[in-house]
Amino acid sequence: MARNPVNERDSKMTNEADFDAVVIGAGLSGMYQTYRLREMGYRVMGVEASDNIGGVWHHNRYPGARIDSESEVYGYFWNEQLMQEFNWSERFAGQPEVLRYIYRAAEIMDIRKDYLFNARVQRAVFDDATNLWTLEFQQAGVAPLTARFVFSALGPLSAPQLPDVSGIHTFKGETYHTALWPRDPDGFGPAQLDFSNQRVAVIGLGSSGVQVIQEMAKQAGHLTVFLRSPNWCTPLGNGPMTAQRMGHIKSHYSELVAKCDASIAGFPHEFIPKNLFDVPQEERDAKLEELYHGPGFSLWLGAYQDVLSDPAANKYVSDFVARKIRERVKDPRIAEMLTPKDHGFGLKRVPLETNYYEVYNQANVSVVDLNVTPITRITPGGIQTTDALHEFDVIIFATGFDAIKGSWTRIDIRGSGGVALKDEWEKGVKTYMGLQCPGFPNFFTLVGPQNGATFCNIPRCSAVVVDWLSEMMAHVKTSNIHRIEPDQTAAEDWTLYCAKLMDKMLLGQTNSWFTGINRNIKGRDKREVLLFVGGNPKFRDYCDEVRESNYKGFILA
Ligand code: N01
Repeated sequence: MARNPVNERDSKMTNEADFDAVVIGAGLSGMYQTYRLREMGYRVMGVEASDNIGGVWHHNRYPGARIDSESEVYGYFWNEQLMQEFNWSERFAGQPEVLRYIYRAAEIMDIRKDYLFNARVQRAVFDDATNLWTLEFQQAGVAPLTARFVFSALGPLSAPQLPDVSGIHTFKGETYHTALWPRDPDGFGPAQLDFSNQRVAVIGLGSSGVQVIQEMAKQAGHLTVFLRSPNWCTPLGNGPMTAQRMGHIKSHYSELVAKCDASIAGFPHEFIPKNLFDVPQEERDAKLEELYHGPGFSLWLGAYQDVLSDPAANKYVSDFVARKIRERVKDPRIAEMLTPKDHGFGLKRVPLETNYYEVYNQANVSVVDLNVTPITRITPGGIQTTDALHEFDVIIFATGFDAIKGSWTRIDIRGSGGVALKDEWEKGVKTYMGLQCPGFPNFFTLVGPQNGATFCNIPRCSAVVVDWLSEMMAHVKTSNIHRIEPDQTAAEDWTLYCAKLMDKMLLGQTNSWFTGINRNIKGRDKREVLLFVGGNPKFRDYCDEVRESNYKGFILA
């Protein structure tokens, strides 16, 4: 039974908050944060824009959507019951199964009752006199509410972005964005749509594009891929999860947790502690071959330690993957189109694939190179490029998100003195530990810019953040604290630290959502420091140190 804030606003006429805390978002991190606060005795309410739980897994239901993390390392490691009871059916689970897992987790936490659904936060305003936040909602029927603390678990990839192309609404066929896919009313996955006799276009070649292309090539009458910036993709290595394997995983969860905890990004892969050119050529080539065919991010996060920082080592691996593309795509012209020229291997998020490159050998698949013939507009009949009108029944936009910042800047967030977060971030994102921004007291960002969980296996690493914040909230309770904000200098130092770490990595010098670039959004053409790339262990150590030094860098009052 969903909550109704109207009935709970009995203290509105006083300076007391309706709730001690409000958590925005019912994805994996939001639900866990709500659960932790509730279990600590806080009066907490979760609010969710959508009509149900699941966050990205609720929205990204496009055909072919699945996790790129090994199923067993994606989820709530803190919940022993769930880990022991849930049986994954594939080594890399599909979206419907991930959502089923999330539903079961919600049941175990009994969390739905703590949420108000269909409540999209439109405005959040801090009052310096009372140290309270007021949240207003987009839906006219949802009354505002007040809370002392706000935990924004918005998700860094939750603000879908359409291409900056005119005429989208004039198209007479069907259009879909991968992150806003229609749902199956009776199940966990996508709506049952029939593409069999349809001419389908896909725009976008990121992780979503690659997955939806693989599936559409099987389903569509004809598929046309509109290619602007190809990515370096490597095999996923999926397969059924046998009962024996699942049993083994369950009896070895503690080792698996330790392995993931020790790794940079929370996955069961770790860089080889050797530089690529220090290894004899035959040996390193054999290793790259093995990693290429290994599961998940084996090649991205499990190769030699200097591949993402040394240009020559990076080129060596890029050339290796380029050869693979040429081997797998029969038409050399298309293979060339699919080989990235603007970045080296692993410097943008690596999409994982299953027979993706072979799709381009199919007779029902063609490619339009937008670097040669850019889109000029979308028309009622299809997609107009500089040389032709390509006619379609369906256009799929796999054009990604207003990543990291957009989830927050799409809300009018006003901190101390009415300062807008969006205006502050236009001057440059500045956070302390990616958890708070100066001038925005009592407002926490989970998996936000510069946070340790954002460049990480999110469910695993966000749990680190939730646990840490929950400990801080225990301290808040015992010490009767009303206001928490970061010290300006601490935030400047943290941001500088993130920038320095980013500078050491070639991905910091590459245009992508990692560095805040989005060609569809005005003003998003300069690289920004949005990630903490120091890795999960370093972030955890920093968190521990801050807690042990009585929350240094935070002003607690
Ligand atoms: O989005 P993206 P995504 N004309 O931004 C193209 C996570 N994820 O939804 O680079 C033509 O990566 C754009 O081209 P360009 C994962 O972290 C995880 O695919 O701007 N093309 C690019 O090719 C991932 O990194 C999973 O030139 C246009 C694409 O659209 C993140 O989500 C699955 C265009 C956007 O790619 C985002 O992935 C899916 C235009 N006007 C996603 N505008 C799993 O774990 C944009 N593009 C499995």
